[in-house]
Amino acid sequence: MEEQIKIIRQFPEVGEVEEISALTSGLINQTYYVKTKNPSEPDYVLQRINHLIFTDVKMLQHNIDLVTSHIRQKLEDKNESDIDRKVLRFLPTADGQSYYFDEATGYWRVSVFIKDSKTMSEVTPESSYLVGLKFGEFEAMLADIPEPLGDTIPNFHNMEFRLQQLHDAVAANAAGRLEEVQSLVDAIEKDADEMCMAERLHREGKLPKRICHCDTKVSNMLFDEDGKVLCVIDLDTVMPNFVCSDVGDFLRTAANTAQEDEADLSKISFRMDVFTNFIRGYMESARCFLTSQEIELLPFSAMLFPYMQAVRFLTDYINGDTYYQIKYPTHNLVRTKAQFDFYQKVREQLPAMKAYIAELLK
Ligand code: GN1
Ligand code: MG
Repeated sequence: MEEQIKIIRQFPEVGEVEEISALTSGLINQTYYVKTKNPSEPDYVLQRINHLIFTDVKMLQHNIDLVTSHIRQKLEDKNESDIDRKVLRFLPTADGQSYYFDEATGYWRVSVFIKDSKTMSEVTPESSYLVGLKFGEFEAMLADIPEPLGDTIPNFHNMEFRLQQLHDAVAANAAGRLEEVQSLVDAIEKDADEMCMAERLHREGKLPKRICHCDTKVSNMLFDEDGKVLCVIDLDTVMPNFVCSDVGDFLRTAANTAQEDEADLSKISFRMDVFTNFIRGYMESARCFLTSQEIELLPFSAMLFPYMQAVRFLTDYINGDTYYQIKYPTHNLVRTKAQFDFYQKVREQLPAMKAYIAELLK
């Protein structure tokens, strides 16, 4: 970790380092845990930003600064305790920048490691309720951010755009894998029109964009010992989007009984109890600003995100694995099948999800 030690020295607030080790399972950035020697000093998270994907790092860090300072201010106004565990804090470099650029290795940033926190890959119905409540609050807190945020990845959750990327990949067939996946491509195409509903509604002026997190998978949340969400991490994709994004991506991971890359499809099922509890919490804190159109789209969001993720994984597989980090050669194909299977299982529950929401609105 010599390289990382060299980088961490660019952030003067960091004291003597005991050890740097690899952290997290993210598919995009590289993340390290920096353990410090002095017990009264916090530990840190060092991250190398993937600037092939996030091409405008300056805009990205500016978004993050806006979001974290806005949330911090709100928490202070509410006289919350323990604020440093509820919102991320990034350290400045010697010349006051929020990231460090190194000629050879690119862009790096450092944040304080939130102590006594854990990530979970599974949630309970109780914690889903609390997460829902928290997300509604998160969106409500960001509703009055004073400056517009930039799109850190343009068209990030735009379903029409993701399908276009799939079409381009199919046309190019760069890795010669098309034949192997043709039946999956056909199955995806069959539902394509319906899955682009949100973009159509937006064009018709019926669906607003709000500031969303856009990567609300469970592993991007820190929990305390009681299963309460302390803090949402991984803020690179915070940008204007439909609320579908946050609801959908959370349920994609939390309401699945298996991991997103499960090879044994029989292990995959949709947890209605996670859906209902999450929605109950979310509606409690978000109902004050949600339009009836947004509420109506909640069940759709639950199926949109596994579908979109299947499209993205399949596109990457066809392209020859140029985007997501993979652990074995067919990893993106296995991920695609798992997400598409999950999507179909969520779809079966559409009537039940709609009925639950109708009941809640009474
Ligand atoms: C990526 O960075 P990470 O691993 O949290 C991806 C998300 C996907 C997710 C699938 C910038 O998130 O959109 O949903 O993988 N992030 C980016 O696990 O593409
Ligand atoms: Mg992540």
